[in-house]
Amino acid sequence: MRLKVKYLLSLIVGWGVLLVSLPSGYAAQLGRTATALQVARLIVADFNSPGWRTNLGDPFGGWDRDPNDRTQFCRPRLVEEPRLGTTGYSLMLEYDVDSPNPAYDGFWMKLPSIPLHNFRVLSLAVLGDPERGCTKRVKLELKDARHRASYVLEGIQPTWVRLRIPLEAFQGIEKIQAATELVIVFDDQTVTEKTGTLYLDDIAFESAP
Ligand SMILES: [Ca+2]
Ligand SMILES: [Ca+2]
Repeated sequence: MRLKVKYLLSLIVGWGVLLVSLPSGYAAQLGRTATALQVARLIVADFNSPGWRTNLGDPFGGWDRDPNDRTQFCRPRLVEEPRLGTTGYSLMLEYDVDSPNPAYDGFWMKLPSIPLHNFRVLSLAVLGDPERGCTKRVKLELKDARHRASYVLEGIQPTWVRLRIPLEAFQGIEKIQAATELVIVFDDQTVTEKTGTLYLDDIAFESAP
């Protein structure tokens, strides 16, 4: 029960952050759906298995703009602490876009052609490392073979928050019927800290009832 309350609180905190950072149209939409207790969820990745696969069986990993430029990188790891929940792992992303060259790197995760019309929200839990520091802002992308839709995620804090992003908030999402990849981009133009460590857990698509 305590856990449930804790989860609910983090959910409310997540909504709060999102309500602040979104245009009023989305805020109104969220206000309506936030009252619903039953939400169908497709868990894409909870990182609770040691193999580098999502819950849907697909691979994920880090990417660098230029592997020869050692001043910029994104290194993913599965870690037991800190994590969301009492078992398994979270994904730790140690990133660096502090470079004399233009810098961007990040994380990719393959998706099994998820039909986006079945869902309304991308949900994920994030935590910025309180000691190593972390950007408050990253770019998210949903892709298919030919298109890319992007969204600047705000509200990363030094405590776990669940952020729920309406799919309509992704710029260019209307061109993507079935998503085949989710990408996180740290780029030197978007981040608020050029080096840091971000933790991710519980990535899911949700369909509001
Ligand atoms: Ca986990
Ligand atoms: Ca660097």
